[in-house]
Amino acid sequence: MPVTVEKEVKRLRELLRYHSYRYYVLDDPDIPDAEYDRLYKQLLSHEEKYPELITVDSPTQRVGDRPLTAFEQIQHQKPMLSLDNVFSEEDLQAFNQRIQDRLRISDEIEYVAEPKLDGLAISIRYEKGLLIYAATRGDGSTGENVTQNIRTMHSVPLRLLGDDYPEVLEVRGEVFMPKAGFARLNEKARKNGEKEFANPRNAAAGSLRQLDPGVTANRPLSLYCYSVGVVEGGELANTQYEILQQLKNFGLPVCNEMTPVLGLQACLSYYDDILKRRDDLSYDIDGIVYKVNDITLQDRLGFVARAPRWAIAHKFPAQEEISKILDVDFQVGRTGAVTPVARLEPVFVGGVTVSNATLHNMDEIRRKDIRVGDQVIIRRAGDVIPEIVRVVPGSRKTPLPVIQMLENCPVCGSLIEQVEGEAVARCTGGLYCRAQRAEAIKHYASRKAMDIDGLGDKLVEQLVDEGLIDTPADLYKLSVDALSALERMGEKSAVNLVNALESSKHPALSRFIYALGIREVGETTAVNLANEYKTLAAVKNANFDQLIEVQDIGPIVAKHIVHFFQQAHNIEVIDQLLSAGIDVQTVQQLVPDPQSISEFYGKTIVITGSLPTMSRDEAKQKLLAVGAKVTGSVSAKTDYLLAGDKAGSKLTKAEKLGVRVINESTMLALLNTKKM
Ligand code: I6G
Repeated sequence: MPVTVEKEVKRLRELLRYHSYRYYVLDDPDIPDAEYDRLYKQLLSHEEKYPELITVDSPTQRVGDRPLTAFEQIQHQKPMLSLDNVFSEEDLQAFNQRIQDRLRISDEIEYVAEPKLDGLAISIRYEKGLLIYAATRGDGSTGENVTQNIRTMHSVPLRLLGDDYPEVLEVRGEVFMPKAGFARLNEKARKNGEKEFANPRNAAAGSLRQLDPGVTANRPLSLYCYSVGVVEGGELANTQYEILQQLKNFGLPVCNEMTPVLGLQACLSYYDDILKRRDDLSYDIDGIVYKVNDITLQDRLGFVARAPRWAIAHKFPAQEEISKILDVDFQVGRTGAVTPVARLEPVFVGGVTVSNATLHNMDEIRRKDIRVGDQVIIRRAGDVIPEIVRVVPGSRKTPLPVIQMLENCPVCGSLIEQVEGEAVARCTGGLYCRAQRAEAIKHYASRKAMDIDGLGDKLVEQLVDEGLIDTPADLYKLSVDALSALERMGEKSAVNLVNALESSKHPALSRFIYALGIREVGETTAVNLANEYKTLAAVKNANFDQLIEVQDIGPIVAKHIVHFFQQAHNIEVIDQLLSAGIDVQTVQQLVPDPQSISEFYGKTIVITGSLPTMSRDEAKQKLLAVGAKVTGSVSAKTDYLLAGDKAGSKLTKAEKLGVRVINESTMLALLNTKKM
């Protein structure tokens, strides 16, 4: 084998180690992943050609090929300790006081603070810089040999960087699974119908205790080092903080939230700060660890039983607790979604007393097999709505009835429907349902619907809350006097609103249909319905078979439309609107002579960029009015791209596909030109 290959292999390994360090330890990669992969493949190809060059610390040798039959036991040369806990400020103060008393120091003590990760403690032994073995904490004296699995973790160096590390160095730290990796892992398990992990801690433990390192290699595990065990043949610094900096320089990952703090108050501020940011961290934590920074002082303080006197874990309030489901109610949201909510025996969790938890939907209840009377684990993380994680295994002593969805809305009595393939059940009450009123009225007044100027979301809520309106029809009964009596409403605004309501009374049929808020009926569908049926009465009377013949209307939308007009209360609201003076404009019959039809009739058009004299929405309305179909993305089926300024990727795609590109003035000219 040529000497140059040997040199090249060495160079590639050092380069790969350096880039792994930048990526996993410094969190600051300086080459793209693809370049790393290229270097890795080069090394692999040399090693395949010259297997005698393979070394145990080569970056290609992370995953061993032999599954184990059992884990060996490893006796820790220096025991792995545990930490005492405190749960309150007073207890932390007492801890600090004990240290000052024992050391006879009245000055503030310097600590090193860092988050306490929710993972698995590990000890990794390096000799002459080479990873020799890794063991779990076990009972503190003897743990399990998980070397094969630890080697698969890219954040764990197989060889330390530099050359000033002690001859023997045992590092201790926490193996954990970041939240994002945990979510991905469980998502995959769900899709494959496999059992999910209850939390990232269990997932980390389960992943590390795999006999087949090939499985561990595919699990997103990380490591943070927080202290050292055996150190021989070399010395480390004399403060906790500097030691961790040294570990980092050896290529070992250290939590970047770790920092020195001076005195009790600084410890408490650090605790508050991390508690606030807990949900934003990429990993689960359950408290803060404070350690006396000065190693000489640590030595003077010593240990009690298996815990150091110089360190403490200040725990956060538990995010999970056990409670009992007393009942399940159904709540109707503003969009009609009917959500099951569990009423619980009150329990203190995540720092507050919780007596309700969302059950999301019936699929969730079935999946977790939750029943009234069950003992359940409640989770409240940060400000997130409390949820039920699972039923406490083995806690159901007698059979309990399965929870069923209601047939009728608990607010308005309308039927509840659940579209096939959708998780959410909905009240069909629409405009009639009190729970949905405000949202329905906001939609009715919105720009693309009835476009009522001056009737914003806040004002609609205020009007509904004060009981002034129940349905959109009530809007037209509002007087200037009643409006000006509202808080934050001047007389001028009241007059303007009454005028705006008056001038909204002659909507195009398509706008009116859209304004009704029929599920899945957007503007385009509303235009297609208007063009097809011409009058409101005809739309109301259309049956399912007729509706699915209309452009862009499939069976689901057709079902929603039929259902909407079958509800007596929806017809009532429409009648009230008509009695209030709404005069829906009938669509003029298109002249059947094809020669008089606009060039855009039946064509598919995409609009992009900013147009010189009108908004994209105005252009869309003009095109829809002449029977064009306006869609969002360019494809081979697109007939025209109407492009304004800063058209971007849609223009590039249209040009590539040979789609005809027009500007606003061409569109206006073509709108006025009849097809020949
Ligand atoms: O379980 C632990 C978590 C974090 C620790 C620990 C730690 O430091 C940040 N430090 C020690 C010394 C021990 N357990 C024993």
